[in-house]
Amino acid sequence: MNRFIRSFLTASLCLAAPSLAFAADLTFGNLKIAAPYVRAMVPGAEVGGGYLTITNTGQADDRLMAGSSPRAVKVEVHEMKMDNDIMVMRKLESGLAIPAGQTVQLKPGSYHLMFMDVVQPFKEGETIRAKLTFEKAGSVDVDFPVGSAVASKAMSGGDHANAAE
Ligand SMILES: [Cu+2]
Repeated sequence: MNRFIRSFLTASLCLAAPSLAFAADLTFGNLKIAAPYVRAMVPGAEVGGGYLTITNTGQADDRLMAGSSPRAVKVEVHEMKMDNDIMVMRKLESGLAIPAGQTVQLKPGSYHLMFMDVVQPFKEGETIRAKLTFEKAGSVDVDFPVGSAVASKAMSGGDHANAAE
């Protein structure tokens, strides 16, 4: 692909989804946080999924322990995986390891943040602030742009379109 076409495509993507394209990536101690987003929630839904990529550039392992948000009663760290052909979701009671030198992705169908007991469902165009707490690095505020339900579904690569993921 030539450079002109590539920059044209990049520009188009940015125009189509500015909140996602310019999501606030941030560096926090030895941690790099990239591409945070939450899914739009359907009216009446009480839980929302949050996703981001965390890179540990340090020499020591760290751990994402929990989160909190003014928009949810609790924010938990969850894992979704296949167990005997059934997709199960569980809370990671001791947090999610972010090993030294590695990148961990929280994404649909896998690890995710679960915003519990959300009173006002997340709407496309909003930004949801959450505080993430790491075992070593401490706490940091992260702004999660709300993606469209359609875009979120595409990102999930398939079936897990329900907000309870
Ligand atoms: Cu969950």
